[in-house]
Formats: sequence, structure tokens, C-alpha cells
Amino acid sequence: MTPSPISGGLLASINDPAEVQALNAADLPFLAQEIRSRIIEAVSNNGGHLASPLGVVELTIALLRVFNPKSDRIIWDVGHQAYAYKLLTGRVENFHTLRQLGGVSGFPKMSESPYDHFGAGHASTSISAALGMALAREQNGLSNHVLAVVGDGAMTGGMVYEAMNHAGAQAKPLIVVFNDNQMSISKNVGALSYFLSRNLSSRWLRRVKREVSDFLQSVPGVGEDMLSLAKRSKKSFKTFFTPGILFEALRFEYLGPVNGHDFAELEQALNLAAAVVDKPVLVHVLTQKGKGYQPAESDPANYHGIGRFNPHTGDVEAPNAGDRAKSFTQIFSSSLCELAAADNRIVAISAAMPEGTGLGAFAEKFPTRFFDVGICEQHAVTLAAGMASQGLKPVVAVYSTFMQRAYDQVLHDVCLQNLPVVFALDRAGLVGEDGPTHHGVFDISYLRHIPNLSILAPRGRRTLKRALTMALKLGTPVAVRYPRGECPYIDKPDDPDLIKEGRGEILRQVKARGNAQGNAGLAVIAVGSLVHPVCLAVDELTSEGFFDSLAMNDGCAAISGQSGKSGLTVYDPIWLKPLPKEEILDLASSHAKLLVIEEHALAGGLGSAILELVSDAGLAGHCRVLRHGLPDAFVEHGKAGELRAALKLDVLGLKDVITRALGRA
Ligand SMILES: Cc1ncc(C[n+]2csc(CCOP(=O)(O)OP(=O)(O)O)c2C)c(N)n1
Repeated sequence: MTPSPISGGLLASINDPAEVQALNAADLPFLAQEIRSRIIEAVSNNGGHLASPLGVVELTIALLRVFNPKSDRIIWDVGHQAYAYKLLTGRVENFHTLRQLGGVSGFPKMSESPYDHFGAGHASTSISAALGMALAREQNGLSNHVLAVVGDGAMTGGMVYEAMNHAGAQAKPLIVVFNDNQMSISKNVGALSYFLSRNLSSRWLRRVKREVSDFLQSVPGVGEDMLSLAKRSKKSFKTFFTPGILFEALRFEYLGPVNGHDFAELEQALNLAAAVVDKPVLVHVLTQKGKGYQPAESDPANYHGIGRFNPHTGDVEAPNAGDRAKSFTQIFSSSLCELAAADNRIVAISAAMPEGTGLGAFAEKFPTRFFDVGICEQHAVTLAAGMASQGLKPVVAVYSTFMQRAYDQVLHDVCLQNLPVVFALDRAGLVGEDGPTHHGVFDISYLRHIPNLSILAPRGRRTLKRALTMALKLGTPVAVRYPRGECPYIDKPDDPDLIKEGRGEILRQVKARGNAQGNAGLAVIAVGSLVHPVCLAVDELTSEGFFDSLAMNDGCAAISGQSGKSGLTVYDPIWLKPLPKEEILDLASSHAKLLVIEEHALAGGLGSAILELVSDAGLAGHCRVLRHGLPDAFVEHGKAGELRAALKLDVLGLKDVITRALGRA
């Protein structure tokens, strides 16, 4: 392809999204090429989503040629694919800061741009939000267009059908652009996906139409009549042979399928959709995930979301691959496979995230015991409840953030029935560059008040394996929460009793040196991902002479209270529910202060639980509970390390928090 005819590039010449409409049709392929280069450049530097944004470049340009985002509303489902949209709506200069602290978000964000009409990060919300805007438009006496752009993966989420069911009955103008690339993160799943992929190409459709026409014309006597009837009929060939039949049943006008990389076809279909005033329309657009970048085209699942990579070869930087091998996810994956080999009642369920949750290995080893249900966490949970009620031992592996939408299913379908479902809550804690939509920092709050549910927070490899083993043994609902990233090896040597109900572990006991550094006695209670950094912080303080002596405890220790009034104890409760009450109350009796440190919202988290426990035991006057965690605010995107540093959850910050707590009255 020859270089763009405008020096400095076409993108630089677009100061207002409406200017996309003024471009010559001949310039559009150059613009698409430039956008792809910018996306590849930014993602190769910062990591991010790649295959999905590359697939919708032409679609984004076409949307901005037919609609005006100043007045019209364009809502991206999930939002991970909206990079081209960001580039064309005022963020080209800052696009190199994509996903970096203080930089452009990886998802639509209403506070970032007036053109991001709705924020997202979780799937299947766009049609509901769009319908809401369409109905508000009526109330406000306006006549703008409202569009939802939704992928076939997001179409596996039930909320889409709740919205379409409602939209069809409302019969108001609303445009759903159905971006069908047959891929969720991996190959899409489900009966609908089968049905859609049956009719994928418009070339195929034209061939079928031609063949049916030829056949009818060849039938002597009645053939011509049948053909003209079919042509006149509303339920004509197109509706019958395409997914139109499905959407028309929901009272949508169906247009397509359209080649999503052909500007003329796209603009024609979008203009037709814009002209429909008495009902919602669905424009079925066929796109290729990863389009225009060979490595992503040939392996769209791996290039869905990716770390830093070499743009020339597509090779992901080595540290990433290494990290993955030692991640909590990986330990969960191998532990589950081991346990499942010995117990064929163990089944695993994923909501469209087999790779992310580490269930890929399980799926390969036990294909008949693995179920990918699509992006439908609610269904995943109740499905597990059904299985558990019949004697199976289901493990639902899901990110903490996505579990948020299955709250009632956890409460009503699993815990109220007291069924033995294990929730493997991955990405519990800060996740980094994906930002506030993806941080798993609310699960302790939304789970700990549910009766019958136990919650375990392993801190390392062995505790994770043991926690999973225990969870599968308990015969009641259990959530095992663990973070993203590297799994430190700070457990004691393998011990079948490592995880015992009512037992946590003391990991450090030190004596404070003199009054100057505070001698009131502090027990630091840390959990999960923060146990390791808290231990490191205490070790550093000790080697800096802050404490007199250091007792490193790799094993289970009875709470001795030795450090008590004059020192510091580091304790990991492992069980967030039920809490090891006796041990914690012993700590409260023998220390003047408890400092609870968690990578979780302070509201309703572990610190709150310990405050309640100490207060209910009448020890509040004796022992002060201090809490350190996340404030009542959404944590922005940025490298996890940077976010932790800003929140004083890294080793340096923790040293400060601990010394201040020691000194505080
Ligand atoms: C509720 C929820 N569950 C899981 C995810 C993780 N996730 C992000 S993108 C994606 C696949 C989306 O597929 P599709 O809508 O077809 O978009 P494509 O990436 O193919 O463009 C998934 C499962 C999510 N964002 N939200």
C-alpha cells in the first residue's frame, strides 16, 4: 500500500470527528492503515487489546462517516475494541499513553471524552444502555441516533436478550451493530454461535439465493409464482436463510450480513439503518479479528489481550511468558488438574475465559468435564448449583470483577441451598492497566455476609493448592480468592494440615527496639497478595535496625503473644470466613494495636470484619484496630506496581504504614 497522500498522516489532519465525513472515499484505506499502525505501535509498547480493535477499524470509520458523535450516541460493548474510535475522537496525540497511569484508558470512559457516551469493561451492557438513551431521547424531545456496537461474544450474555426483548416491544429507533467475528476471546461458543456461523458469508448467501431462484424458475407452472411470492414476502429469502429470522422474531429489522471491511457496504447498510424510524434495527457486520496484522489474524485468541511485544515479529516479550508460568493462575490450573485426576466428580466451568482462568489445561485433559458457557457468569453459577445438587463437585473459575454480576446466583442458588460449589476467584486485587472495570477489590465485601459460604485467601503456591483441596473437601460453598501475577513461594514445606479451619499463621515475630520506635505492640494482619510484601517490609525494617530480633516462622505457630506489648507480629488468617476468631482475639488481647492490610476496598473488607470481631468481643477499648487498604474511590488504570506504590501497598509504602502504626497512640 502506498503511503498516505497527506503529509503528517490523515489522522493528524482530523481535528474533529465530523471531519471523517469529509474525507474522500479513496483516502479511507489509507486512514485505516494509519489507524492500524498507531494501534500496533501503542499496544506493542504498553500492552493491551489488539485483535479486537484491529477488526473494527473500517467499521469505526464508517460509523463516523454516517453518524455524528456530537449528537448521536455510539456505545461500545465491553469497550476493548474502541481504540480506533479513540483515535478518531480527539485522542490521537495522547494515544501513546494508552493504559498508562494518567494516560488514555483502554476502555470507553465518560470522564475521558465527551465522545465516550457510556463507560464499559464488562460485557453485554451496550443494548440496555442504548435503549435507555433512546427512551431518554424521547423524553428530551430530541431526534439523534443511538447505536450499540456489540460483539458475538457479548451476545452470549443474557442481558443482551433482556434488552432486545424490551427494545422490540418499545418499537423506537435504535441501531444495534452486531460485530460478528465468530470469536469471543477464544472461539465463540453456544448454539447461537453455531446458528450464526452457518450463514456467515454474504457470498454464500447470494449463491444460495441464486440457486433457490434457479430451482424455483425451473419448476414448470408454479415456480415463477412461488419466486415472485418469495420476493414480495416480508419473510423472504434473506430473513429465512440468515440470522434475520432470530432478530426479526424480537421485532428488529435485520440488515446484512455486511462485509465489515468494505467501506461502501458498511456505509450503505448504516445509512439504511439510520432511515428506519419505527423500530429497532440490527446491522449484522462480519469482521475478522486481528485484521491487517498477520500474527493477530492467525492467532486472534493469543492477541486478544497481550503484553508488550515486538511489532515486527509479533513475539511477546520474554518476562511476560515467565511470569505466566509462575502465576497464581498457573498454580490453580495444575492443582485442579491433579485433584480432578483423582476425583471424577470434579467438573470445571468457565464463563468465556478458559485461558485467562487457567482452565485450558483442564479442558484438554478432561474435555467431557469442562463447560465453557459463554460470557454469562450468572448462568455459570446456577449451572454449577444444579450440578452440585446432583453430586458433582463444580469449580467455577472466574475473575473477581466478573463475579460481581452473579451475586444473587451465589446467594440464592448456591449458598441458600448450601451446595458444594467452589468459586475460584482469580484476579482478586489490583490488576493494573485494565483499570477500574477490572480490579478485583470488592469480592470480600460482596461475599463475606453470605451465610454458609467460606472464603479462603491463599498467599502462595502451597497454600493455594491446599486451599483448593480443602475447598473441594468441605461439602459446602467455598470461594478461594487469589491475585493476578506471580505466586511467591513463601509457604512452609508441604503439609497436609497447612490449611485448618480456625487456624491462620504467624509469619514474623520481632521485638521493637526501645521506646523511640514505639513499644505499644502491633500485630499486622495481612492477607493474600499482601502477605509477602508485608513480610518483606518487616524484614527490611529489621535489617535497618528498627527491630531487635526477628523470628521467621515458616511453620504453623501457636499464637504465643511473645512479641506482645513490645513488638510486632505478622499474621496471615488465610480464612477470611469463618475468621480464625480465637487466634485473632488472642492477638487483640496481647497487642495494643492490630493493623489490617488488604488489597481490597476498606468498606466491608477484612479490616471491617476484624473491627466487628474485636468490638463484639468487648476488646475495642483494649486494642485499637487500624485499617490500610483501598479508599472509597475507584482505582484508576496504570501498572499494578505504580498503583500499589501510590496506595502505599508496595514494600516501601508498607514500611511507612507499619512504622506509623507502631508510633500511633
Ligand atoms: C462480564 C464479562 N465477562 C468476561 C469478560 C472478559 N472478556 C473481555 S472481551 C471478551 C470477549 C468479547 O467477545 P466479543 O464481544 O465477540 O468481542 P471481540 O473481542 O470478538 O471483538 C471477554 C470474554 C468481560 N469483559 N465481561
